[in-house]
Amino acid sequence: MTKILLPVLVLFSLAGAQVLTIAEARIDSDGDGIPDLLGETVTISGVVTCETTLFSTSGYSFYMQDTTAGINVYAYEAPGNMNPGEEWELTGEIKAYNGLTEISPESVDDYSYVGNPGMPAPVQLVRNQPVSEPIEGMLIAAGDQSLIQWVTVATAPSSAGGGYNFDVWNGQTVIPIRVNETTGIDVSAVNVGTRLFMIGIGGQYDSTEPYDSGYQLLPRYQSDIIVFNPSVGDYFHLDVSGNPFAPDLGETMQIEYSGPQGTRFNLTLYDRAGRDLAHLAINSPAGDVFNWDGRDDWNEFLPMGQYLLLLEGVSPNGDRLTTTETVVIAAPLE
Ligand SMILES: [Ca+2]
Ligand SMILES: [Ca+2]
Repeated sequence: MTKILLPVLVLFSLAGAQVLTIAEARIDSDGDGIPDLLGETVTISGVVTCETTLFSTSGYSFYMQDTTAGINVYAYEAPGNMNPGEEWELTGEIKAYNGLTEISPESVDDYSYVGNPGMPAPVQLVRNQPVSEPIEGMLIAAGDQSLIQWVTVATAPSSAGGGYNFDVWNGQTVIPIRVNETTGIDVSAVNVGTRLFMIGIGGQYDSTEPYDSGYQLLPRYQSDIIVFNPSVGDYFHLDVSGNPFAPDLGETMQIEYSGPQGTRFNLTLYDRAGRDLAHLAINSPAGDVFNWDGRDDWNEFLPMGQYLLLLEGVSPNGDRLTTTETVVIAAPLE
């Protein structure tokens, strides 16, 4: 019933516009990927989550959100004193651009300042969760610092149409990242395998109906891309250096692992057939850094080849974390 009444209320409110929630303004009840209020003029109120010109080369393109949803504001005019973290009420036409729902005020008169509640907390993606329609336009965190769950860079940044694109793995789910050149973000530290904690706005760029794909994360600032350095701190990680190495020449490989307090560790070396050959830590109560000389459980040098080092961590509540490194034992050079 609400769905039918909303446009009517908007059209007939003469004094004091009816303020819709952002979820109401961007509703797509028939699921065709097109906002049901497309072309209607509505009034919303929300917190601005970035500078008004951050995502545009001319005019204004920014995002605002309330507790229900977020939306792109796309306009040729915006007040000069509009800042991130402030709440503003604005009136504009609902539009859609390649799946992205927009509200488009006509002039500065369509905006009014409400207050300064501060930046909202980002929506935290859980592991494997993609960016999707209900959180489009909202501030989102990919990778969870409190759980030491990072996202991993899957593809190196490539230059594309006024910015850079790269992908990250959130668990088994790929999240496309769009870095707009206008943000000034430097992506030179982003390489395949780099672990990141990220903040960004949920975007969409999908040129074909039914506009149900092409969701992206749009970082705003350099500080929205935190490179996670697993060699420092009390984080669950396994690092090896000096790999490949030749034990026959007396070379060793340095192995470092640790994890949150209370974790118990198993560190096991397997061959390619899956046989466990060396148990380098068994139910160990702490992390370690040591040089491994390439010997197995029988104190024999392992033959040259490729091996898998598996670190398993068991937290006090029984959760299991695992990570692996490939180890290569090389032949001595003549
Ligand atoms: Ca629709
Ligand atoms: Ca959309």
